Amino acid sequence: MKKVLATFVLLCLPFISLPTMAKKSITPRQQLIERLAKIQQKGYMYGHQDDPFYGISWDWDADRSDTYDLVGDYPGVMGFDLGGIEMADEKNLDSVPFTRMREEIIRHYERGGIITLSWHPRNPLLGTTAWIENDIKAYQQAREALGTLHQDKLGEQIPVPQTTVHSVLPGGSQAEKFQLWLHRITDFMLSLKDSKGQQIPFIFRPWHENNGSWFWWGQNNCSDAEFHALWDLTQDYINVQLKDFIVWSFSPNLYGAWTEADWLIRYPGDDRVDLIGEDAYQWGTETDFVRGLDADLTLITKIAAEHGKLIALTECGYQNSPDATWWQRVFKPIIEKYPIVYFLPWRNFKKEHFGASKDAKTADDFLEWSKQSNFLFIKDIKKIK
Ligand code: BMA
Repeated sequence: MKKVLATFVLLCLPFISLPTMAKKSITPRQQLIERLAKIQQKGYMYGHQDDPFYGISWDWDADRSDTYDLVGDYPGVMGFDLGGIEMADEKNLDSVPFTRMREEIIRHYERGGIITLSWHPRNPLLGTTAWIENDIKAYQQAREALGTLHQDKLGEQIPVPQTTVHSVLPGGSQAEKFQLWLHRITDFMLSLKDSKGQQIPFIFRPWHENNGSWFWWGQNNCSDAEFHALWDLTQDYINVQLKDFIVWSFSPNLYGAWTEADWLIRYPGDDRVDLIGEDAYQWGTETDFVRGLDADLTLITKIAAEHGKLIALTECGYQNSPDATWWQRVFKPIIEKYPIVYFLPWRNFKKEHFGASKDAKTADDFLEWSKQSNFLFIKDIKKIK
């Protein structure tokens, strides 16, 4: 009898253990992708950049959040920027100490939240910021000074002045420095461990807004081939150690006039992207914003369905919320037409704020919207694993 039982158990073993094994073998990255898909079935999450560091009327208080102060809950998604980590700086480009950032990432993860990281690295060739337009004089001067130098050094096949992106690719004048930058950003990412010592999975959104030309990796500042090489170099380097923990987001900027073929030119590929994002601010008129965002989200929704990807508004907002009714009157009707999993207004920094806050003109409007059952904050997503 014992033998029969043993044989029976042995025969059943594959059936008993398979589901458990399958569950165990899923990586934290896949788990996060699946979690996002489940959340999307319930609605869309609120995200906010730099939420626990400062708000419209305060900065650096412990345990404070403009979102929490207004709606009584934290955003589902918190965004943090790693600009400065490449230089081994102690603080990021917006004066956030990296040690504090790490602490808040862990806290948010442990309260059931989702983390997204962006990176505005300095210009590795010219030593200026990530933004060409903000720094145009310094940029031009550095460019002129370097143009001839690189022609001498690298020969006539290299376009002069050489693009910054070209300079970081293998064989380029800044290739070695860029390896160090990748090493430093990877190191910081590797240091994101929860209190049990487990690596924290996150969404990473490098080389964003690439269809504009304000960043050194932007449309007119590198060729399509250079852009792809930059993406691949970055992803392949970081993925050596973190491929099971990163959900990769490709996020061009609001444009409003793409064809599918054009949009796909700089798309890194289905094997390289998990989430299709878009950064979309209302900088101009309401009509242009609504028309553009509607067109882009129609296209992105179609591409995402064809390629099996998630979609999100990875940065958004109307700076300083001049219109008290903007969230529900302008923004909500567009985003509710599409299967976005979250939208993330940029930081609330005194004179430059985008997110919800008691101190914003839009407070009542946002508070009312936040009570809608498909608008998700931490309490709504905590149990969705
Ligand atoms: C921009 C502005 C800047 C900031 C940068 C990185 O949109 O908010 O002030 O330094 O993002 O967060």
